[in-house]
Order: sequence, then structure tokens, then C-alpha cells
Amino acid sequence: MMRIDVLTLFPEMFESPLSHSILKRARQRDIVQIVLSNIRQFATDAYRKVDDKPYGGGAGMVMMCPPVFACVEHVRAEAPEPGRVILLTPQGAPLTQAKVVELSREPRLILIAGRYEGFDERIREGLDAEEISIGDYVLSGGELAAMVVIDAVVRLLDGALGDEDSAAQDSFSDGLLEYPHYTRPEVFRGMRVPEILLSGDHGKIAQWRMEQSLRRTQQRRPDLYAAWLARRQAENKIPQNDKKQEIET
Ligand code: 9D3
Repeated sequence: MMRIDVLTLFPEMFESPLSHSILKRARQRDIVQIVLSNIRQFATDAYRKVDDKPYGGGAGMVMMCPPVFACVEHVRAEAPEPGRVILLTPQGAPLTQAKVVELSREPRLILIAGRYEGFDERIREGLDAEEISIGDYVLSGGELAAMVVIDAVVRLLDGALGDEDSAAQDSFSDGLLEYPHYTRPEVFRGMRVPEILLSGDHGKIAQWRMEQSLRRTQQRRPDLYAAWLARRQAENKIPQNDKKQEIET
């Protein structure tokens, strides 16, 4: 079972996301153990202080070392694996599915969500932590980012997904966006389901879906499209893979 420790000033923020759907089921099935710790409980002074003014001056407050180190040391004593320490920060490396896959292979993660302007740099240095960002936009703290990491990682763990879901079938597994989906009714407010999907011709349907995936990826994510093209070209240089399928877009 994987263990994920979450160190935060707002453990209550995690309760609802961890109590629904895939995360709920994964915890019930002992696929993952998620332990929330409140950094404030490890404050070393009488006022429960966890932040202080930056040396050198400037706006905002900085998360202090002593409570964070004490909290990490406390959770580390609860299980034998030291755990890989991850700070959620806007300066971190952007989260990708490749990073998620890598994290899903660890026995233990220690995620630290910050508030205020950021962490004292000695937290990263002293805990040999890596920093992860979930994208180029401004959040109010690291909690939602930690939840994104947890959700993306846990659904990859063995047994976390139901039968109908499959991690292998996901968008990003082949580097293209998904084709459009439809379900009943056949006509809704004058909008028809594409005729081909009603034809029963599975070959034609597969071809249509591939074309739609390619078109959408080209239009919405030129970065992914370029990477897909480059990968396909590289693969086509291998003789065994020579039977190339031409797809018109
Ligand atoms: C003066 C600049 N600061 C405020 C605009 C910088 C700043 C500090 C702390 C901006 C955001 C935050 C809180 N964000 C996170 O802790 C965070 C985050 C994010 O904001 N975006 C994407 N990923 C992440 S991971 C953690």
C-alpha cells in the first residue's frame, strides 16, 4: 500500500475530495493510506507561529523551518520508508503525466502545501525536497495543488479504477486529445449525433474518431500535435513499423 502524508495548515480542505469517488474507494480498499497533518500543531512557540517576516525585507510572510521539520520528523517516525518530499510551489517543475507515473511507483510521498509568500529555502534544501507546480496561474496556497497530485497519482495505483475505467485508455496515453463523445438521445434540441456513430461500421467509426482526435489536437494543442507527429515519424523509421497508416486531417 502506498502512503501519502500531507502536511498543511488546512487539513479540513482535504476531507471532501478524499471522501468521494476513486479516492474514497482506493482508501477503503487499502490501496493508499492518506495521512493529514496540521503543521500548526508542530509550532515550537507559545503563539503557534508558523510564519515570519522575510530576511532582507519585502512583502508577505515566509513559512518557518522549525514547524515543518518537526512535522516531517513526526510522520517519518510512523513508517519505515523515508518518503519522497514534495513541496507544492509556483516555482516548481510543472506537473506532467510522466511525473505522475513516476510518483505512482513510490512507496511513500510526503506532500507539503504552503501558504503565505513561500517556504524558507532551507526547507527544500534540508529535506532534499523537489518542488512541483500544477500550472501557470496563481492559487491561494498549495492545498489544491496537493489534491491534484493525489488524485492523479492514486488513480494509477493497481485496483484504484473500476472495470469500466482504464488508465491505459486515457487521453495523454497516446499523446492526443480524445474524440467527441455522444449518448442518447439521438437528437437533442435539433442537434444530431454524427450519422457514422449510428452506422454500426466499427472500422469507419474508429477511423472517424482518430481523425477527430487529430483535428482537435492540432487546433487546441499544437504543442501535443507536434510531439505526436515527431514521435510517429521516429517510429516509422523502424522497418517493422513500416506499414504506415495515413491519416488525413
Ligand atoms: C508576489 C507573488 N506572490 C503572490 C502573487 C507569489 C505567490 C505565492 C504563493 C503566488 C501563489 C502562491 C500560492 N500558490 C501555491 O502555493 C502553489 C501554486 C500556484 O499558485 N500555482 C500553480 N501551482 C502551485 S503549487 C503551489
